Amino acid sequence: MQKMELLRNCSLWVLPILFMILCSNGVNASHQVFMRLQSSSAFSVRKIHRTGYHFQPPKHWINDPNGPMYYNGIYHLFYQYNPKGSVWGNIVWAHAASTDLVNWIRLEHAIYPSKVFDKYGTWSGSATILHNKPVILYTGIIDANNTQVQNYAIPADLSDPLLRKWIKPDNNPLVVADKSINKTQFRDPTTAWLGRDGLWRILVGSVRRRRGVAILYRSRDFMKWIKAKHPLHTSAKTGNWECPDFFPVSTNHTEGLDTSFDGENVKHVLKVSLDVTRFEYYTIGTYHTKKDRYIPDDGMTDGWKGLRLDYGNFYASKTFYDPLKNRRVLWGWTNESDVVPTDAKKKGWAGIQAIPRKLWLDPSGRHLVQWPIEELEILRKQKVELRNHNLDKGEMVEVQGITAAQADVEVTFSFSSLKNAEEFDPSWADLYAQDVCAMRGSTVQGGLGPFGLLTLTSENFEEYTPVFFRVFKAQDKYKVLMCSDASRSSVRNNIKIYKPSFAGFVDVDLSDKKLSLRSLIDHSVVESFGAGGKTCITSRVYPALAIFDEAHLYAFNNGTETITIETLNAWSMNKPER
Ligand code: DQQ
Repeated sequence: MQKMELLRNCSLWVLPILFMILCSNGVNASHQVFMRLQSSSAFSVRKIHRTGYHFQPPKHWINDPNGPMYYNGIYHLFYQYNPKGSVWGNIVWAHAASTDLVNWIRLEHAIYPSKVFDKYGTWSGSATILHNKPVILYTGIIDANNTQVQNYAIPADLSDPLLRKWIKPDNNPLVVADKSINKTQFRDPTTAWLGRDGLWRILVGSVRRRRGVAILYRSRDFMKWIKAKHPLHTSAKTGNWECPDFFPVSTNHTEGLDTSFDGENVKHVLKVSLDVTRFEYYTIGTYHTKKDRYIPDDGMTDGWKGLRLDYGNFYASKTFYDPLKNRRVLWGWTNESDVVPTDAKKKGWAGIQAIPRKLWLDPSGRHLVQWPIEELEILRKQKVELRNHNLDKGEMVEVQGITAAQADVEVTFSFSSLKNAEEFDPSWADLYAQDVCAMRGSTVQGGLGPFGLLTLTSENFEEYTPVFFRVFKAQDKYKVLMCSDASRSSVRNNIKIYKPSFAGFVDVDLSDKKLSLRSLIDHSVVESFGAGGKTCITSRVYPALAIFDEAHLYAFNNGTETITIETLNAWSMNKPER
């Protein structure tokens, strides 16, 4: 009880900052360029806030995951990397290889500017296994005006299991923008898929006026690409589409499908990263192969009212089909919320990759489901458990005995009735979940919820990042809000540090009166999976007090309805090789 009071008091100083954040949208369009800093090497790398088990190189800036693939027993991850500084710039394709997606060997840069067709930049792209050999398609920048073309690269030596060296043949570029295309917004080719007609297809992201476009190209030999008469899909007023990803999902099982799969019981997913909001959105729909058009299902929305893979810091993601485990795996860039360039310079690094996630279609067909790849569990070490622990209104329980700043927590909450759920104010109907979370956060007492985890909490509750549910009663149904609220995550008072109340609604059946939550806590990131991965939210946070052994973890309930922790399993997490 007392702790909840303390928590409420701590919230007072945060409100003015929260107000300022709500008035700005916290969004920065496209990568910001800091000329002075982009080639200014890190003096040292600060340990504070570096992650223990998320993928990040020893220093400097990273962004988009590129060309993830499995080939000959090895997983490959390439990523946009600045070898010379901790802000965006000088981008190369850095390369790492792994046998388990957890432990990584860092390799020499695979692709970097060196030829006329990529002299000014080697930007994002994808890998395709073509006749049993990998091929990378990537965007080259060919002049100082930012003109973009699509190039290919192939391994120099297929007998090298790590595929260390890559060649960019002289017949590049393969695809250049015709007159109808804005050549400075023409990038991020997808993995190719093969049609029944023997033609390979790729998408390239672009924009025409303010209409986001997934331009479709076809090729018989992978070398000569012809633009299709119609794009695969477009949507008005959504701005530039970066990093499109287009893939099939099964309607009757959770296993993955090869990108070229063409058969029964399949839906398709189109994901785009919107430069305007710096968030990404997806729709589920039907790929009409004869017309080569993709039509989102009824009720699916393109753009920022639509579904998101992750409602937090997650951008430029990309999936690949993993034939070893017959699954589709998603990688996403977890960008910093601290976008102060001098902070990046001081800490010597910026950006991490989210934990790779298995992804499949929910049986309802209404959304995707994601779950951390099972291999992550090899990092689990000491475990603590709670069973059938009741939390009455205002109560919390500390999860002790693990490293709370570097942990994996899985919890199932149950309750005996839905009758205490708060009314969902009809005037909120047009609000985003994030707005509702900002108004009805973890400290505003509710009926059924807020309940969840209080991660990265300092000794006296000056800092904490709650991940929680609130259940609302709307006209004809219940609405479950999931929040990952960074607004009180740090006592650092720099208003340029974005501390959003990230949130999404969870499409879950409450008839069993249970809600589950898993959070991967790793120093400056809290990556959470609600209701078995139906809604996912990643927050980047920068505690000043709740660091290393000073961080605490609690489960809490701030609603009138008693909540039972049916099971809570929490593990300290080991550090992998990377
Ligand atoms: N990042 C790359 C672009 C892509 C953007 C440049 C998305 O290819 O559109 O680093 O974050």
